[in-house]
Amino acid sequence: MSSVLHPPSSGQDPLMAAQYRPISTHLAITPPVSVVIPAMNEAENLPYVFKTLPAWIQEVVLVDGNSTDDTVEVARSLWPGVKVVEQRGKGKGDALITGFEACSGDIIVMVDADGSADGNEIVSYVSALVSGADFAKGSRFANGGGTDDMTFIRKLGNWALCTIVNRKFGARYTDLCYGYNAFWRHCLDKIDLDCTGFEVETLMNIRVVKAGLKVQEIPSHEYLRIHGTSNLRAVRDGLRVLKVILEERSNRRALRRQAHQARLLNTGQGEAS
Ligand SMILES: Nc1nc2c(ncn2[C@@H]2O[C@H](COP(=O)(O)OP(=O)(O)OP(=O)(O)O)[C@@H](O)[C@H]2O)c(=O)[nH]1
Ligand SMILES: [Mg+2]
Repeated sequence: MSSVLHPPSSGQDPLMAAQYRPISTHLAITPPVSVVIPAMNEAENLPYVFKTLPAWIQEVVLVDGNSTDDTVEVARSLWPGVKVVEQRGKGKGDALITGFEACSGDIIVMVDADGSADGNEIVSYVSALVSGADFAKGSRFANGGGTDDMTFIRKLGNWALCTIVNRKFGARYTDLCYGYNAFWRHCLDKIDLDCTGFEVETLMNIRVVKAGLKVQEIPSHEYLRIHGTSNLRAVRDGLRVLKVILEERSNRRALRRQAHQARLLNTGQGEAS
Protein backbone atom coordinates (compact mmCIF):
# COMPACT_ATOMS: atom_id res chain seq x y z
CA MET A 1 0.00 0.00 0.00
CA SER A 2 1.33 3.45 -0.92
CA SER A 3 0.96 4.87 2.59
CA VAL A 4 3.37 2.36 4.11
CA LEU A 5 7.12 2.50 3.72
CA HIS A 6 10.13 1.33 5.61
CA PRO A 7 11.93 4.29 7.24
CA PRO A 8 14.02 6.08 4.59
CA SER A 9 17.71 5.31 4.52
CA SER A 10 20.18 8.16 4.97
CA GLY A 11 20.96 8.29 1.22
CA GLN A 12 17.39 9.32 0.27
CA ASP A 13 16.16 12.76 -0.80
CA PRO A 14 15.37 14.56 2.51
CA LEU A 15 12.25 16.20 1.00
CA MET A 16 10.85 12.81 0.07
CA ALA A 17 11.84 11.41 3.44
CA ALA A 18 10.02 14.23 5.22
CA GLN A 19 6.67 12.85 4.07
CA TYR A 20 7.17 9.69 6.05
CA ARG A 21 7.01 9.56 9.83
CA PRO A 22 8.44 6.52 11.59
CA ILE A 23 5.87 5.05 14.00
CA SER A 24 7.92 2.03 15.03
CA THR A 25 11.37 0.60 14.35
CA HIS A 26 10.19 -1.00 11.11
CA LEU A 27 7.32 1.17 9.87
CA ALA A 28 6.86 4.74 8.63
CA ILE A 29 3.58 6.20 7.42
CA THR A 30 2.35 9.28 5.56
CA PRO A 31 -1.30 9.68 6.70
CA PRO A 32 -1.74 12.22 9.50
CA VAL A 33 -3.17 10.70 12.70
CA SER A 34 -5.65 12.55 14.95
CA VAL A 35 -6.50 11.39 18.46
CA VAL A 36 -9.92 12.30 19.87
CA ILE A 37 -10.29 12.38 23.65
CA PRO A 38 -13.78 12.89 25.13
CA ALA A 39 -13.29 14.29 28.62
CA MET A 40 -15.66 15.32 31.36
CA ASN A 41 -13.92 16.29 34.61
CA GLU A 42 -10.78 14.28 33.91
CA ALA A 43 -8.11 16.83 34.94
CA GLU A 44 -6.48 14.39 37.37
CA ASN A 45 -6.31 11.59 34.78
CA LEU A 46 -5.04 13.57 31.79
CA PRO A 47 -1.34 13.49 32.83
CA TYR A 48 -1.45 9.67 32.63
CA VAL A 49 -3.27 9.77 29.28
CA PHE A 50 -0.97 12.27 27.56
CA LYS A 51 2.14 10.58 28.97
CA THR A 52 1.47 7.48 26.83
CA LEU A 53 0.55 9.25 23.57
CA PRO A 54 3.24 8.72 20.89
CA ALA A 55 5.11 11.83 19.75
CA TRP A 56 4.29 11.09 16.08
CA ILE A 57 0.58 11.90 16.64
CA GLN A 58 -0.23 14.89 14.42
CA GLU A 59 -3.22 16.25 16.28
CA VAL A 60 -4.97 15.80 19.61
CA VAL A 61 -8.61 16.91 19.83
CA LEU A 62 -9.99 17.11 23.34
CA VAL A 63 -13.78 17.33 23.53
CA ASP A 64 -14.72 18.95 26.77
CA GLY A 65 -18.08 18.00 28.28
CA ASN A 66 -18.58 21.24 30.21
CA SER A 67 -16.05 20.17 32.82
CA THR A 68 -16.17 21.98 36.13
CA ASP A 69 -12.55 21.10 36.96
CA ASP A 70 -9.33 22.12 35.17
CA THR A 71 -9.64 19.59 32.35
CA VAL A 72 -9.07 22.15 29.59
CA GLU A 73 -6.20 24.00 31.31
CA VAL A 74 -4.43 20.75 32.18
CA ALA A 75 -4.79 19.47 28.59
CA ARG A 76 -3.33 22.74 27.23
CA SER A 77 -0.38 22.57 29.60
CA LEU A 78 0.37 18.92 28.77
CA TRP A 79 0.01 19.14 24.97
CA PRO A 80 0.52 22.77 23.88
CA GLY A 81 -1.02 22.32 20.40
CA VAL A 82 -4.12 20.50 21.66
CA LYS A 83 -7.33 21.48 19.85
CA VAL A 84 -10.05 21.95 22.47
CA VAL A 85 -13.67 21.79 21.33
CA GLU A 86 -16.79 22.19 23.43
CA GLN A 87 -19.49 19.68 22.70
CA ARG A 88 -22.88 21.00 21.65
CA GLY A 89 -25.10 18.57 23.52
CA LYS A 90 -24.60 15.95 26.22
CA GLY A 91 -23.15 12.45 26.39
CA LYS A 92 -20.09 10.58 25.13
CA GLY A 93 -21.65 9.91 21.72
CA ASP A 94 -22.34 13.59 21.20
CA ALA A 95 -18.77 14.40 22.31
CA LEU A 96 -17.21 11.92 19.88
CA ILE A 97 -19.30 13.11 16.93
CA THR A 98 -18.24 16.69 17.71
CA GLY A 99 -14.61 15.57 17.99
CA PHE A 100 -14.62 13.62 14.72
CA GLU A 101 -15.87 16.73 12.88
CA ALA A 102 -12.99 18.75 14.32
CA CYS A 103 -10.28 16.26 13.26
CA SER A 104 -8.08 17.00 10.27
CA GLY A 105 -6.21 13.67 10.17
CA ASP A 106 -6.85 10.85 7.70
CA ILE A 107 -6.73 8.39 10.58
CA ILE A 108 -8.79 9.01 13.72
CA VAL A 109 -8.12 7.25 17.04
CA MET A 110 -10.59 7.33 19.96
CA VAL A 111 -8.98 7.38 23.42
CA ASP A 112 -10.78 7.69 26.78
CA ALA A 113 -9.51 10.28 29.24
CA ASP A 114 -9.84 8.22 32.42
CA GLY A 115 -6.42 6.59 32.15
CA SER A 116 -7.87 3.21 31.13
CA ALA A 117 -6.33 3.25 27.64
CA ASP A 118 -2.61 2.91 26.95
CA GLY A 119 -1.52 5.24 24.14
CA ASN A 120 1.36 2.89 23.35
CA GLU A 121 -1.21 0.60 21.73
CA ILE A 122 -2.02 3.22 19.06
CA VAL A 123 0.78 1.87 16.88
CA SER A 124 -1.05 -1.50 16.63
CA TYR A 125 -4.27 0.24 15.55
CA VAL A 126 -2.52 2.41 12.97
CA SER A 127 -0.49 -0.52 11.65
CA ALA A 128 -3.72 -2.45 11.03
CA LEU A 129 -5.22 0.52 9.17
CA VAL A 130 -2.24 1.14 6.90
CA SER A 131 -2.12 -2.60 6.21
CA GLY A 132 -5.62 -2.60 4.73
CA ALA A 133 -8.26 -2.44 7.49
CA ASP A 134 -10.90 0.31 7.37
CA PHE A 135 -11.76 0.06 11.05
CA ALA A 136 -9.42 -1.13 13.83
CA LYS A 137 -11.61 -2.21 16.70
CA GLY A 138 -10.12 -2.63 20.16
CA SER A 139 -11.01 -5.83 21.97
CA ARG A 140 -10.40 -6.71 25.60
CA PHE A 141 -11.37 -10.32 24.93
CA ALA A 142 -9.24 -11.07 21.87
CA ASN A 143 -6.08 -13.08 22.53
CA GLY A 144 -3.60 -10.72 24.20
CA GLY A 145 -6.26 -8.27 25.42
CA GLY A 146 -7.62 -7.86 28.94
CA THR A 147 -9.47 -5.68 31.40
CA ASP A 148 -8.93 -4.57 34.99
CA ASP A 149 -12.04 -2.42 34.90
CA MET A 150 -15.08 -4.67 34.35
CA THR A 151 -17.22 -6.34 36.97
CA PHE A 152 -18.63 -9.82 36.32
CA ILE A 153 -22.06 -8.32 35.57
CA ARG A 154 -20.61 -5.91 33.01
CA LYS A 155 -18.65 -8.70 31.36
CA LEU A 156 -21.81 -10.79 31.16
CA GLY A 157 -23.85 -7.92 29.71
CA ASN A 158 -21.15 -7.07 27.17
CA TRP A 159 -20.88 -10.75 26.14
CA ALA A 160 -24.67 -11.09 25.74
CA LEU A 161 -24.96 -7.91 23.67
CA CYS A 162 -21.92 -8.87 21.59
CA THR A 163 -23.46 -12.31 20.90
CA ILE A 164 -26.70 -10.67 19.71
CA VAL A 165 -24.77 -8.35 17.37
CA ASN A 166 -22.76 -11.25 15.96
CA ARG A 167 -25.92 -13.32 15.33
CA LYS A 168 -28.02 -10.49 13.90
CA PHE A 169 -25.42 -8.74 11.77
CA GLY A 170 -23.05 -11.55 10.84
CA ALA A 171 -20.15 -10.00 12.77
CA ARG A 172 -17.42 -11.98 14.54
CA TYR A 173 -16.63 -9.63 17.38
CA THR A 174 -15.14 -10.68 20.69
CA ASP A 175 -16.00 -7.36 22.38
CA LEU A 176 -18.70 -4.75 21.81
CA CYS A 177 -18.89 -1.85 24.28
CA TYR A 178 -15.31 -0.62 24.21
CA GLY A 179 -14.16 2.90 23.50
CA TYR A 180 -10.66 2.30 22.09
CA ASN A 181 -10.95 2.16 18.29
CA ALA A 182 -9.38 3.75 15.22
CA PHE A 183 -10.51 4.21 11.65
CA TRP A 184 -9.90 5.96 8.37
CA ARG A 185 -11.83 9.23 8.13
CA HIS A 186 -13.75 7.97 5.05
CA CYS A 187 -15.63 5.51 7.31
CA LEU A 188 -17.57 8.42 8.83
CA ASP A 189 -19.39 9.02 5.52
CA LYS A 190 -20.57 5.43 5.52
CA ILE A 191 -21.72 5.13 9.14
CA ASP A 192 -23.43 8.51 9.57
CA LEU A 193 -23.41 8.60 13.40
CA ASP A 194 -26.50 9.93 15.13
CA CYS A 195 -26.58 9.08 18.84
CA THR A 196 -25.66 10.80 22.07
CA GLY A 197 -24.65 8.32 24.78
CA PHE A 198 -22.40 5.36 25.51
CA GLU A 199 -24.24 3.35 22.82
CA VAL A 200 -22.06 5.18 20.27
CA GLU A 201 -19.41 2.42 20.22
CA THR A 202 -22.04 -0.25 19.53
CA LEU A 203 -23.60 1.86 16.81
CA MET A 204 -20.19 2.25 15.13
CA ASN A 205 -19.49 -1.48 15.41
CA ILE A 206 -22.83 -2.36 13.82
CA ARG A 207 -22.71 0.24 11.08
CA VAL A 208 -19.21 -0.67 9.92
CA VAL A 209 -20.40 -4.24 9.40
CA LYS A 210 -23.58 -3.08 7.64
CA ALA A 211 -21.47 -0.86 5.37
CA GLY A 212 -19.26 -3.82 4.44
CA LEU A 213 -16.12 -2.16 5.80
CA LYS A 214 -13.07 -4.24 6.62
CA VAL A 215 -12.81 -4.56 10.40
CA GLN A 216 -9.79 -5.85 12.27
CA GLU A 217 -9.87 -6.47 16.00
CA ILE A 218 -6.85 -5.26 17.98
CA PRO A 219 -6.14 -6.91 21.36
CA SER A 220 -6.23 -4.15 23.95
CA HIS A 221 -5.79 -3.93 27.70
CA GLU A 222 -8.22 -1.74 29.65
CA TYR A 223 -6.72 -0.43 32.87
CA LEU A 224 -8.61 0.80 35.89
CA ARG A 225 -9.92 4.36 35.76
CA ILE A 226 -7.26 6.16 37.81
CA HIS A 227 -9.22 8.97 39.51
CA GLY A 228 -12.91 9.83 39.71
CA THR A 229 -15.98 7.75 39.07
CA SER A 230 -17.40 6.17 35.94
CA ASN A 231 -20.06 8.05 33.99
CA LEU A 232 -21.48 4.74 32.78
CA ARG A 233 -24.59 3.24 34.40
CA ALA A 234 -24.59 -0.47 33.58
CA VAL A 235 -28.37 -1.03 33.41
CA ARG A 236 -29.38 2.30 31.86
CA ASP A 237 -26.61 2.22 29.28
CA GLY A 238 -27.01 -1.52 28.65
CA LEU A 239 -30.65 -0.89 27.74
CA ARG A 240 -29.64 1.98 25.44
CA VAL A 241 -27.19 -0.36 23.69
CA LEU A 242 -29.93 -2.99 23.29
CA LYS A 243 -32.30 -0.36 21.87
CA VAL A 244 -29.70 0.64 19.28
CA ILE A 245 -29.19 -3.00 18.28
CA LEU A 246 -32.94 -3.52 17.82
CA GLU A 247 -33.35 -0.28 15.88
CA GLU A 248 -30.46 -1.10 13.58
CA ARG A 249 -31.96 -4.53 13.04
CA SER A 250 -35.38 -3.17 12.08
CA ASN A 251 -33.77 -0.55 9.79
CA ARG A 252 -31.96 -3.40 8.08
CA ARG A 253 -35.24 -5.31 7.59
CA ALA A 254 -36.95 -2.19 6.20
CA LEU A 255 -34.06 -1.62 3.76
CA ARG A 256 -34.25 -5.25 2.63
CA ARG A 257 -38.03 -4.89 2.08
CA GLN A 258 -37.50 -1.70 0.06
CA ALA A 259 -34.80 -3.36 -2.06
CA HIS A 260 -37.07 -6.36 -2.65
CA GLN A 261 -39.98 -4.13 -3.72
CA ALA A 262 -37.69 -2.14 -6.02
CA ARG A 263 -36.53 -5.39 -7.65
CA LEU A 264 -40.14 -6.52 -8.15
CA LEU A 265 -41.07 -3.16 -9.72
CA ASN A 266 -38.05 -3.33 -12.04
CA THR A 267 -39.06 -6.77 -13.26
CA GLY A 268 -42.73 -5.70 -13.61
CA GLN A 269 -43.91 -8.19 -10.98
CA GLY A 270 -44.65 -5.43 -8.49
CA GLU A 271 -47.44 -3.97 -10.61
CA ALA A 272 -48.90 -7.38 -11.34
CA SER A 273 -49.09 -8.38 -7.66
N1 LIG B 1 -17.01 15.24 26.60
C1 LIG B 1 -17.63 14.24 27.25
N2 LIG B 1 -16.94 13.17 27.65
C2 LIG B 1 -17.62 12.18 28.29
C3 LIG B 1 -19.00 12.25 28.57
N3 LIG B 1 -19.37 11.10 29.20
C4 LIG B 1 -18.24 10.37 29.34
N4 LIG B 1 -17.19 11.03 28.80
C5 LIG B 1 -15.79 10.59 28.69
O1 LIG B 1 -15.79 9.33 28.03
C6 LIG B 1 -14.76 8.51 28.56
C7 LIG B 1 -15.36 7.19 29.05
O2 LIG B 1 -16.20 7.45 30.14
P1 LIG B 1 -16.17 6.57 31.46
O3 LIG B 1 -16.97 7.26 32.50
O4 LIG B 1 -14.77 6.22 31.81
O5 LIG B 1 -16.98 5.30 31.01
P2 LIG B 1 -16.49 3.88 30.63
O6 LIG B 1 -15.03 3.89 30.29
O7 LIG B 1 -17.40 3.35 29.60
O8 LIG B 1 -16.77 3.15 31.97
P3 LIG B 1 -15.76 2.68 33.11
O9 LIG B 1 -15.14 1.43 32.56
O10 LIG B 1 -16.60 2.44 34.29
O11 LIG B 1 -14.74 3.77 33.30
C8 LIG B 1 -14.08 9.31 29.65
O12 LIG B 1 -12.96 9.95 29.10
C9 LIG B 1 -15.15 10.35 30.03
O13 LIG B 1 -14.60 11.53 30.56
C10 LIG B 1 -19.71 13.42 28.12
O14 LIG B 1 -20.90 13.57 28.30
N5 LIG B 1 -18.97 14.38 27.48
MG1 LIG C 1 -13.56 4.23 31.56
